[in-house]
Amino acid sequence: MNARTTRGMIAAGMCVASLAGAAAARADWGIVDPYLSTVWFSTPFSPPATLLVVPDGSGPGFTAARTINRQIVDATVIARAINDMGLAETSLQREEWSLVWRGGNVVACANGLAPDHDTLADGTTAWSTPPRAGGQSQALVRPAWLGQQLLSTAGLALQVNSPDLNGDLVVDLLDVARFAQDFGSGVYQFRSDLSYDGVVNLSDIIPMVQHYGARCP
Ligand SMILES: [Ca+2]
Ligand SMILES: [Ca+2]
Repeated sequence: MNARTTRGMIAAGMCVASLAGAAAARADWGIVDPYLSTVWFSTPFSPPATLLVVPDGSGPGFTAARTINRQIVDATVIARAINDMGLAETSLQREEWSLVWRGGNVVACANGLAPDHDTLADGTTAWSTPPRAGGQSQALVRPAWLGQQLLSTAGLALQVNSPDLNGDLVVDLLDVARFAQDFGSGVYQFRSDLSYDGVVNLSDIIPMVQHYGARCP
């Protein structure tokens, strides 16, 4: 084997090692594994809870959701980002996250469903402050990172409804008309049960009046 061949073999070897290093680095760098990452409520309660969402963020936080028996419960959502090496993913920007309901017509203003902060040293982030959103859903909800839902669970039982009944991110006469229709129909409509207790009655008008005119900031 001459010197030239030896140099060629060393160069090829270095190239392979470099590629392997890049692959290992990629696996360990900023990729959230949707099956290893987890999500849970910070506090136990009897689900489902319902959160009133308003486009301008003037509604309650996740810390003040309501159960059917009129209890106020802390439904703060915690997610822990784990990469495919099984390690916590830290410092993922909050704007990269959102929440996705698996049915209904929930809509959000820009970053309106982002968590409170970037992921911490243990890979966790939390949703506790008021979202900026409209529409409604009784389906399960999952966090999503860059649009990829966390798949380690079917989702959390956190329903949402809003004085923005039609989900156009403005609370106006169109929503009042839908509310009036539900109010007079005699058939229970979750979307109009704004003061959530399983009945649509006069107390549900209060959030509609309170947030009338709300829109995205
Ligand atoms: Ca509306
Ligand atoms: Ca009600």
